[in-house]
Amino acid sequence: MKKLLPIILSISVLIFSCNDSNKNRNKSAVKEDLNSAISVPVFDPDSAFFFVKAQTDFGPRVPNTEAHKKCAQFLQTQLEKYCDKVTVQPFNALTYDGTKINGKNIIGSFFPEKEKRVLLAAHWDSRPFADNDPDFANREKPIDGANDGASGVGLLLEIARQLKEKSPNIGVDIIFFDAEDWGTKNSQNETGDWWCLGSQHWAKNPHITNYKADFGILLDMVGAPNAKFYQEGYSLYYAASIVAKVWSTAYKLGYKEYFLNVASNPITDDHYYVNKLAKIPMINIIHQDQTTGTGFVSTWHTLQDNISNIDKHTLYVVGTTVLGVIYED
Ligand code: AHN
Ligand code: ZN
Repeated sequence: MKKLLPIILSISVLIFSCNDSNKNRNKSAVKEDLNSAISVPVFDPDSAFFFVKAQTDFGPRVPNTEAHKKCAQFLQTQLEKYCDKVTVQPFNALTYDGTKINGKNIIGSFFPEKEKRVLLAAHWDSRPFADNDPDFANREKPIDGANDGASGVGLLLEIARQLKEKSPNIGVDIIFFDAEDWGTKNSQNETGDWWCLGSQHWAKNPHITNYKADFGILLDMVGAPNAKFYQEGYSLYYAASIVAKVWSTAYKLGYKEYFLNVASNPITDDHYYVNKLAKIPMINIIHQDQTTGTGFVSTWHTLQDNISNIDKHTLYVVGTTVLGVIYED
């Protein structure tokens, strides 16, 4: 009886919690089945959120600032905990407004010797000016970039933590690109490649000579509530089969409300240069919104892009999808 009691207790707890909310139980039971069928580790949204907040707690991660320097150290330390190899790639660049910046791409690799590999990326810098803020007085202030930057990086740190727990069959490289977001204030009719300075540098000078990956996934703005991910133009142009693969995984997991089977405008983002210069087919999972006038969420490049507007469920949906892609490969 002494031995049986805990078992009986846990069974009754189970039964009790099943009755509690049958609908939710069924949903998560299906997902658990799917997860265990392909034996995928479970993405922890609380942990991902913690990683997002850890970045915004430094303040805006604008190149040449103390917060930027401190955050670089934090990201390197985290990757060193989880990855087999970490490479920091420093570079210098000139921004459109004549600022000389010191940038750092931060790269964590799992199984660097494996031929078959996937590249996952997000940008870790934040924009030096909230040029889309409704209040003119804020437009020269730097942004926290909780969604625009930190969400993708936080999600990837949680993926790194999971990869350490349960080794994938393929090699994985996680790249945190710097200096994505110092682009021109009027990008409509711009000439020159002013966005994505870190990915441009990396694509011309990969951290490993002859670096190859089968495909890549970029995450940009993956933390807003009720996010919608359309099939972005350059992703379809350069890597349509990868879009199909990722969206199909998302559908199997039940995320069709997030991942829409609809094409959208091409966005000049880090994946564009990885495709064009490094010739690696890379897609962008990016939250677009045609109702706001900017093409992105209303908090985009405003002071409202802070931790209070991050939704753990969106992080969970995207994180679970990316893990699904890695472990089914
Ligand atoms: C353009 O607006 C041309 N590119 C936006 C890329 C970006 C900025 N993603 C996040 N912030
Ligand atoms: Zn931005």
